[in-house]
Amino acid sequence: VPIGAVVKLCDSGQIQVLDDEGNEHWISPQNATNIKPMHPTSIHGVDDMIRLGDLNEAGILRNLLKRYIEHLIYTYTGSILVAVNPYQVLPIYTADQIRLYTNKKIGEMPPHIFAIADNCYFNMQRNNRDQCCIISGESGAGKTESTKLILQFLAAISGQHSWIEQQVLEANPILEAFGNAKTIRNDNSSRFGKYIDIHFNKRGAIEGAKIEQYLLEKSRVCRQARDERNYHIFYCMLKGMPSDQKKKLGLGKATDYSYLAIGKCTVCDGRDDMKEYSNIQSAMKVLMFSDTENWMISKLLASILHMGNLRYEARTYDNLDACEVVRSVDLTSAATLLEVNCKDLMNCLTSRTLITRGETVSTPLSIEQALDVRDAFVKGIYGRLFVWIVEKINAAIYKPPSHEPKALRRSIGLLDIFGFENFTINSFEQLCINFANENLQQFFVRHVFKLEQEQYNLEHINWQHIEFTDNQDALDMIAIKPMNIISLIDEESKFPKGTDTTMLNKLNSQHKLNTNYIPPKNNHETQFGLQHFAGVVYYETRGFLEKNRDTLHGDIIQLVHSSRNKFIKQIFQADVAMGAETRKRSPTLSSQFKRSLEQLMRTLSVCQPFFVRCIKPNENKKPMLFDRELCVRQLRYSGMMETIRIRRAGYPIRYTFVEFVDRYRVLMPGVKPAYKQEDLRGTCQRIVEVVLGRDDDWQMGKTKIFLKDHHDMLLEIERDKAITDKVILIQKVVRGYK
Ligand code: AOV
Ligand code: MG
Repeated sequence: VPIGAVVKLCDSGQIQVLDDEGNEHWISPQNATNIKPMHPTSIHGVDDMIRLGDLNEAGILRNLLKRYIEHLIYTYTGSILVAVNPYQVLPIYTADQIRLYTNKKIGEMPPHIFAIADNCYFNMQRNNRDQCCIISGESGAGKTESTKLILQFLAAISGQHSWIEQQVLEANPILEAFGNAKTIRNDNSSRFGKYIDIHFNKRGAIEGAKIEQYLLEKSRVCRQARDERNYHIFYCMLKGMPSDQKKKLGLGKATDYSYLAIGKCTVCDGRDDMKEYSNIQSAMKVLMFSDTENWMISKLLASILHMGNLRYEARTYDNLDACEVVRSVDLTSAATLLEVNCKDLMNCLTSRTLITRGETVSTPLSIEQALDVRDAFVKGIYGRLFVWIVEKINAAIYKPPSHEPKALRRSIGLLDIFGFENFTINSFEQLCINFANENLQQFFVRHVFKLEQEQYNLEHINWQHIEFTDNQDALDMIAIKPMNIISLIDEESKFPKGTDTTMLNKLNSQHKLNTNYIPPKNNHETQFGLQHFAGVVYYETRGFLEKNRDTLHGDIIQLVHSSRNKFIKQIFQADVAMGAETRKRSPTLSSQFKRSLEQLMRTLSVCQPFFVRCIKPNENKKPMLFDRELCVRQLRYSGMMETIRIRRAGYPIRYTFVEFVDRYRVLMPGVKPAYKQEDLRGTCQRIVEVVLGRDDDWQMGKTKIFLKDHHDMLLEIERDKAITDKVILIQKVVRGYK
């Protein structure tokens, strides 16, 4: 990647330059063939990249870097916000800042996440349409933090410091406690996706909200990679819970539990688990979790930890591999907390009942099978608990539309999912996560490039087509076209004799010729690769089908049914209600996930979208460290170059002639409302010529007028002035009468 530099010295034919990373070089004119003078805009940097003179990677990178060093982490590309993670607390999110950004046009103030939030809000009211904010970027780039900042801003300008606003804000600490964990990429990594839809009443105040969650990574409850942790809540509970309560639950410290110590990392720098615990507790109060419910949750969490510590011993019965649970305090504690018979629990964890031709037989499980059964039970508990918690939060914050007609309620949706991931070993979860990101990228591509250029063509304006990278092919292969990867995995999951190996064979034979598919090098290799928009990821297939099937065997459900613990029965309600047969046929994880993603895409497609692109500046979670290679890779795959190009050439703002005349006729005295106009197009043109000038870069299409972002700002400012003038005039008139 080329680098920017400034000349410091010229001496005896040689020049000394200082590059953007602070390194000095001597260059002689003979080998200076690769050097190009910089455009003036690049020297000082610009806050909107569409004004960048040097539209190349070096220019973009230099601009972001220069700004980053000055703590200017936000930069626009038209109305798309690029946010570089500062990895330090900047004093730019104060109440004063919120006030400064309230009711401003984009571009009036320096780029900021608050400006995006303010515009979302303003657009919602001006256009009377639902808005959404799509926040993307890889793991650790800053999506969740950005989401919280937007929420904070919206709560502040909604204005009344009301109970419901507080409740909406306090949902986050609970969700993060149960759904976030330390990974090697991010100390507070979201292990689920969420879409928060915030509802506003007709006066623009927050009236409620609804949270949709996507596919929590359940496997983390039982297993974590080296240097990673389980979900925050476990560590918080062990650090923060009063000792008398801990005693009742038989709890010790984090290192005592194998489920918490597998990653050899039980503390996380910069996180205070004890303090977090009290935050979580108060948030739960705000969201109306009763003390009983809270205690029930703790009991389940504790039972999970005890089950993780169970030990097994191998046995042989009738030449079959079998095992027994070693009697221990953990076993009795687990049984007590789950309120089931200890013997039933042991049986459930070491044998399985099969019904063949009407006869029930019990077969023993080998140690490996028994461990899988236990882990599946634990994941089942935690996953259902998480879903229950989200429902509980929604019960507090979601207000169904009352008698008022629906049109009076508007919403802003914030999408914050798990970012693109590529670890040394990637499994089924990473496939789902990356599939979701692939969907989001396509949404972006469709909006920014495809629909945009389609419009220009339909409206017959002057337009030079801009090329872009489309990830539709990858998406087709993963989930859209017949025999796609997800459907093959699914089919194999339903097939009783299907194994991870037979699945991989099917993937290979179906897709080996696809350029986005990388088959295993030989018959022994168990992984396949996919070319994602953000890079190649290799997936380890061992365990794929089991994770996708995600079923609990009947004995476990029976055990839950026999429990005297009402809470566990409640979270397993649906499973207990289903018969064994329907349970077997219940949808797989990937098919549920695919369906909820499709639903999400439909929701997003009817909203006006805003995009925030988060960039991770380094892999070390460190402030003031800008890894140019890492950044340029993210800029490349997110299509930032092409985005700047299209935003610079394009017309992101358009109105139908009716809309335009009605909104801006105040700018030209004597213009009648649109419905009284004979020649709407002509009127529109006259207004725009007067306000923006005849030669400026706007265009008249067949049914719409096409404008630049700065035109919109100018028009709005003029309109505000004109309306204020009118108000003053009316006031004068009224006073005159008095
Ligand atoms: P992510 O949501 O994009 O990753 P986060 O929003 O959790 O990433 O950000 C990761 C960390 O970066 C945070 O915990 C903060 O320490 C820091 N950070 C991010 N944005 C800011 C900011 N504006 N100011 C200060 N610090 C910030 V993942 O959830 O892993 O995809 O699945
Ligand atoms: Mg996150």
